[in-house]
Amino acid sequence: MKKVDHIGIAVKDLTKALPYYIDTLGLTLLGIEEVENQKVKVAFLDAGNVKLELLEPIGEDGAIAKFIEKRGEGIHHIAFGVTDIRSRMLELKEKGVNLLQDEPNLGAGGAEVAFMHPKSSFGVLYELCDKGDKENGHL
Ligand code: CMX
Repeated sequence: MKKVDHIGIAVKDLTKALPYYIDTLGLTLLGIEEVENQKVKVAFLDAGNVKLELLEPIGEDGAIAKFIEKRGEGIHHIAFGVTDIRSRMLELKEKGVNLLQDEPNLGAGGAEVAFMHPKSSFGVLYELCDKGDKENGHL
């Protein structure tokens, strides 16, 4: 793992949070999309060497809705940019990391993503994010 692609931040309402990031902090909005299988609406912001992913829950039973209910708004995960995600997952599994899925899911921007359980990563939810040749896409 050589670079952090983005930091995921759970927010209750994108329309309330975005003006803070864009107008107050001066970050550039890269795009907004819904990721239905994760039950979130996300906004990516350019923060220079890393992106910020604001995550608003869709409905009440997704991971982000549950996180906000339990822990409030705030930093939710850190995503490493990787290539060949299946090999990375296999390597991590062999090292005893508890991955939350056997196969990658489809994430924002068409990336393949997989998560490591925070209990096996010292309290941090880490994501592997493989954009393949989509690295230069809108996100
Ligand atoms: N960071 C750190 N710890 C977290 C956490 C997070 N984001 N989310 C949950 N935890 C902690 C919980 O507080 C709990 O700790 P305690 O046992 O000390 O209370 C522990 O992890 C296990 O929690 P749980 O209640 O058993 O499990 P949850 O139902 O809360 O699920 C998790 C947690 C990580 C397994 C689940 O959120 C998940 O599968 N996440 C992966 C998918 C995801 O996060 N999708 C949203 C992002 C999508 C995107 O980026 O596009």
